[in-house]
Amino acid sequence: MKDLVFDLIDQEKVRQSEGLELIPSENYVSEAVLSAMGSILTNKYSEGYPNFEGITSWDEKKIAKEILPNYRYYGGQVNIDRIERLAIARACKLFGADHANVQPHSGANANEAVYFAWLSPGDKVLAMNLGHGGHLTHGSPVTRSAKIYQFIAYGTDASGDIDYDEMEKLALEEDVKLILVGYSAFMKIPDFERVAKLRKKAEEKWGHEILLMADMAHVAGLIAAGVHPNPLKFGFNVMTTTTHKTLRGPRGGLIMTMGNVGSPLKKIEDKSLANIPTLVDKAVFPGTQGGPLEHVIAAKAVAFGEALKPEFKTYAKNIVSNAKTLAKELLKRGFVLQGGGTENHLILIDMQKSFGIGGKIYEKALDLVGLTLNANALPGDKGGAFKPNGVRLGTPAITTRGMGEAEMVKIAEWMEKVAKICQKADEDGAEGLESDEEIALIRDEVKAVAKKFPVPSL
Ligand code: DSN
Repeated sequence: MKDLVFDLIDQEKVRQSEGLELIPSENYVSEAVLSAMGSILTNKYSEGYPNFEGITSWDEKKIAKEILPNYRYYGGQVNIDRIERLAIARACKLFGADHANVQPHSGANANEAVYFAWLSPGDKVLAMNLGHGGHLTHGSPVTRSAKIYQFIAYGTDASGDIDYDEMEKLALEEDVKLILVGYSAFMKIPDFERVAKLRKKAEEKWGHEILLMADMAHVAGLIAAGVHPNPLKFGFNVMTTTTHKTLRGPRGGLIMTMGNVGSPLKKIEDKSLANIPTLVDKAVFPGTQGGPLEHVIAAKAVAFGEALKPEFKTYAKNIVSNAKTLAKELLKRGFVLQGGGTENHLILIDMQKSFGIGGKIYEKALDLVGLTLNANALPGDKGGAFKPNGVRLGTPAITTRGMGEAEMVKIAEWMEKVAKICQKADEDGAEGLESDEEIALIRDEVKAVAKKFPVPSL
């Protein structure tokens, strides 16, 4: 008998194909990525690393054939080594990095490994306030990292942009060892050059090196396609990312580093920025992880291969133009957008200012019509993380389905209608929403449009 889990997967397939995914951190993978991830590579243990020094050319056919001595703790790695080396080579090519570690199981693991590589307990890190668009792993007190290191938070200003003056002031007031740029709810393009300059000033003041780290999880696909600046080109030492957002790969993490690439067995006497690639490798394995997920690494390699193709550039451009169109259409309909619009794939709406409703009821009502986004706190949100007044949405997934301007207009129309329905509902329960006739009509319209744009691999 078929396991019940497969019935639930079938139901999820229906949900994904009949609805539209507007969560800015989600996407749909290709059939090739899906099949690498669901492959027999999951059977293999391969603690350690393939040979890095051996990656001397971009000749993929050569990499796929070569057998080199490795740094593994298990036998039987002949194919695994080649796959992981392909993933590393493609990641370096995609992002212009000196080295890449493709083993982090997630973005959180990637960030934690970088902290572990560079910091000592008690060291100070300058990172964005979670409530202003930062990420949990950038110093939220509930995380393990925040109990080990001291996070100092900078925020955004009234225009919605990073408060660079505050950032610089803090970097010169506090003896920070790491400065982190990268956000989960931010719609502007960071000024990497300005951050690199303020790092230099802080280094001069404190008399030691400061690691510049970018967590580009949300915009990695845009960077890969060249439609968003690449922090590694501005002197950043490390760039972490997840692989499943705009990059359209499997769920997982990735760390790109700049510096000397060498054996992970090399003893490092001093923690210098030049040695970051090796320090990070050691911090991923054996520092914070055990066996790598080679089926996921294979899927990452496939996704990086897809992102290297010219059509990915068009895809990334379309993500941004769709987000701009959607933002414009929402503004026309009375939505109040944080930062006044968007420069990337993401839109943050103040639902209280827009329609006098909370983020949670709106998220729930949109779920009922098949539009999925998430309630999100805004800077200074009185509702906090549990009853936020904002919602966050984005265009990576719907762009993957091939949607364009006409669909963005439709989505904005539906969103306005649903917001107006919410104005009539009770504050939290949204009791009547499930049986609301207008909601049912909108759900049918969403389904009809969704059917015209199939989910890849479904
Ligand atoms: N959970 C991700 C997001 O939705 O932005 C960040 O890791």
